[in-house]
Amino acid sequence: MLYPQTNAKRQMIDLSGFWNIHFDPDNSGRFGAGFDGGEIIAVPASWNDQLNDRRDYFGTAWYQTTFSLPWGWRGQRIFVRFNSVNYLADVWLNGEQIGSHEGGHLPFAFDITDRVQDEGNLLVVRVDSSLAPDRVPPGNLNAQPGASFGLASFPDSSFDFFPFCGIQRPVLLYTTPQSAITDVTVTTTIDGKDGMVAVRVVHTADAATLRFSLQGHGATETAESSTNTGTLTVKNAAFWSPQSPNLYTLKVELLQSGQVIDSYALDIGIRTIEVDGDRLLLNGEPVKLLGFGRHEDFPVVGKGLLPALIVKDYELMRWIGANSFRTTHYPYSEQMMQLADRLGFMIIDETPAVGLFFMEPGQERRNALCKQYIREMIDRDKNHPSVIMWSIANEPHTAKPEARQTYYSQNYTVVDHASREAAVQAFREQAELARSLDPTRPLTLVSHEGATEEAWRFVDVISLNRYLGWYSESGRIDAGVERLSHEIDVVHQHFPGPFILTEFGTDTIPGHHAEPPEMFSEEYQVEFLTQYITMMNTKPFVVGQHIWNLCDFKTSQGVIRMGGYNYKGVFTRDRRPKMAAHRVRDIWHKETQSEVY
Ligand code: GCB
Repeated sequence: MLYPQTNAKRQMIDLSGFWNIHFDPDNSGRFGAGFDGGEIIAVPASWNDQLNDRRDYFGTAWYQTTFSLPWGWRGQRIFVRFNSVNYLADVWLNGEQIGSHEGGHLPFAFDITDRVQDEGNLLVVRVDSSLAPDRVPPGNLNAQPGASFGLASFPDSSFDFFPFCGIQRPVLLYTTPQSAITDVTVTTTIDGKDGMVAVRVVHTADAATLRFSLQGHGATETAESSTNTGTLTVKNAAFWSPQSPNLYTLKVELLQSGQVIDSYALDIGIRTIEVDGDRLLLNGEPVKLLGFGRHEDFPVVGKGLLPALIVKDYELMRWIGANSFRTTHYPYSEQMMQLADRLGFMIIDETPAVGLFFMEPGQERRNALCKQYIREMIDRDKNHPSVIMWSIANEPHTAKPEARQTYYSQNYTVVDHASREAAVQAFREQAELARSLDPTRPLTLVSHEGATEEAWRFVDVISLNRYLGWYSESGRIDAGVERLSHEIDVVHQHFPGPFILTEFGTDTIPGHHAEPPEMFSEEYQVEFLTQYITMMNTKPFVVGQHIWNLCDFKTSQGVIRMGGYNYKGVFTRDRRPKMAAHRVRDIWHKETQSEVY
């Protein structure tokens, strides 16, 4: 899905600003034709922290705004695009329903050419944010009074971050020509010093030809094609890598009778990524991922797009010596991905499939949603050189049903012994789907099951989350690290190939100190991260270490989440370093011999 742009053939405006919101707790309203009054709400931003009494509101809310069509747009095709609405959106324009979309964190657009007026357009969005077992990610699993499991918490989600909701990324209005380029797929290969850029285009024009041109680093390659594909060869190409995030601008033009009728430009990077035995190779050279899991999370805006925060987080990651992150636990904003291309970060791009379980109710729905998210994520992010891997799930509960039955309350009937088989079947299909959509990037699945994780059979890179010395071996870092070191070797024997420890960390209250180190103190985090990293560095097949988390973040309230926060950040929620940030900075900069930034 192409990001809208303004050029000689296309235009875009942003409908961000102050909209109106009307909460509908009984879910009984019919406000597609609009409502009177309501409260003022900023778009994009979650509603939870904007309005005093709506932090814990997880129901239906209606948004509305008005707009006029910009001068000169008539005659073009006109679309409205939502970059992310969490969770379920139904959209009306001038009283008519124009479509709906399930799932936060991924964009969707509707063609409104035949419905949009020159003036006084009323755009209404119904957002249903309720948490339910048959949604992805799931929620309300412990709904039965008294039921509880580890993270049993309020609000009741199957994941450990606050389920912020609303219109969280920009809403855009844009045009394309009547006959237009609708998709571009770029794949790059390397031959010695040269780069090959293969482009595949989807368009809606009859009898059209395509012109491709590539600019940057001295290159001015062009190619014409009467089919939907083309290849450009760049002699002595400047390849993309974290050290040198070289980008070229690819321009695709659609021509009819010699006239350019549409054009679309995108920044691309020439690079390859592959798994070779136990190694992960970028441009044929082994790479090691140093970085974090993170969250889109900040006071007041919740999960709302905040460009300054994106810049700040990249500053922090560069300062500390990171070269990588995982989009835990949902695809991040398109702006975050665009900057990663420019700044040279290697991203594991993850779908919103966090905390999945494989029992009734809702198994079939969740499966279908997971596939939808894989399609939408790959469609959105396939052209980013920074995206080097797809993650199809985080910590699915793939263990035997007996073991998990108690976790999910007595509310739901467990499908007889179907859980593990259902999980295996689901991930077999999802991995096949991801590979068919993008054969060029390795796949991973992030598990907490360890060597019993059967779904790892379907992926190329083994990703494990572990907190030994924290949730178990509490207070005993040495014991935790020793056990983990052994476990990693066992996992590697069962599942050879590159291994990433995708999460490890400790909750750390800034300013809390203890010598000798004690849980929750800054010293404990320093010691824990140091020992983990030292241990991993002895194992050549460990190609990645992602600390949990870059920053402290908001989550549901529960006994293990003081004040409703997860304190595993090496930076605080307002982006100040804890002691561990300085230690990790020393280790990582030494390791990469990079200049201290
Ligand atoms: C995990 C989850 C992550 C949690 C983390 C924790 O394994 O993947 O979402 O926040 O543990 O802090 O417990």
